[in-house]
Amino acid sequence: MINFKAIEKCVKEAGQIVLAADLENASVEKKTGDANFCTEYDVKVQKFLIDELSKILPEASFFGEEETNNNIKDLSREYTFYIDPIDGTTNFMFGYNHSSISVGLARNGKMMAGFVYNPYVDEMYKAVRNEGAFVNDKPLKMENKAVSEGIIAFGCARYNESKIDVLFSTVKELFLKSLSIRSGGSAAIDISRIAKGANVIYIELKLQPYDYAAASVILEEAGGVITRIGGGEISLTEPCSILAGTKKAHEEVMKIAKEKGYNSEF
Ligand code: 2AM
Ligand code: CA
Repeated sequence: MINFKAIEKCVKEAGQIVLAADLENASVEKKTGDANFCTEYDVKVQKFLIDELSKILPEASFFGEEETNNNIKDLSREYTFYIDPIDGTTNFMFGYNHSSISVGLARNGKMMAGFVYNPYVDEMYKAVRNEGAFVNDKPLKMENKAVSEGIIAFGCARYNESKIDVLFSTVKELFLKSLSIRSGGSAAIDISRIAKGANVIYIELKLQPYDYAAASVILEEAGGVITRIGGGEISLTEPCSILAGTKKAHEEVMKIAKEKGYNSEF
C-alpha cells in the first residue's frame, strides 16, 4: 500500500519552504530559452521532495524540472514521481503569491495520483485514481459547462513565440465567447481549478510532463478531460500541447483551435 497521506504531508511541507523564502536575497539562474528561470528555492524544494519521497517509496524514479544531485530519472521503473518544485517560478520571483508545488505519481507509465498545493492560500488539490478528487478535504464534482458559461485560462510560455499567433487568435475567439480570460502563470493550478469549476478550459501550446502530470489525475477524477490540443493522449515522457477542460468546453475548443490553424506540427 502506498502511503498517499505521507506524500501529501511532504508536498505541504515543501510549501512551507516556498512561503518562508527570502526573495530579496534569492539567487536566480537563467536556463536556456526566453524567460526561463530557476531560483535557489526551485532547487531546494526539489531536493527536499526527492529526499522525502524516496523514504516513502524507495524504488521510485523521479522526473523533476530541476537538476538536483539526488535525482534518479529512470522511466523504466514501476513508479515515477513527476515533480515541479515551484510551478509558476516567474510568479514566485516577482512576488505574485500564486505558485504551486506539483507532485504526481505514475505506475507503469499511467498517472495514478496527483497533489497540487498552493501554499499562499493553503489549497491542496489531490486525487488518487478511482478514489475521486478533493480540494483540501472537500470532494470535487464538476458541472459540464460550455465555454459560454465559464472562464478561460491559458498559458503562454515565452519559448513558444514562433507559434503564438495561433494560440492568441484562439484565445481571442474564446474571450469573445466566454465570460472572461485569465493567464495565471501556474499550469498545475490552472488545470486543477477546472476540477473546482473555476475555469472551464486551460490551453497551452507546449508544457513539460511535470507541469501537468499531477493535475491531470485531479481533473480526470473530477470528471474533466485532458488531451493534447489535437485530441491525442498527453505524453509522460516529452513535452506536448495541453487542452484541459470540461467535456463540453474541451470539444468546443478543439474545433476552434483547428479553425485557427492548429495542426499536428504544433
Ligand atoms: P514553471 O513556472 O515551472 O516554469 C506558465 O504559462 C506555465 O508554463 C507554468 O506552469 C510554467 O511552469 C510553464 N513554463 C514556462 N516556461 C517553461 C519552460 N521553459 N519549460 C516548462 N514549463 C514552462
Ligand atoms: Ca513548471
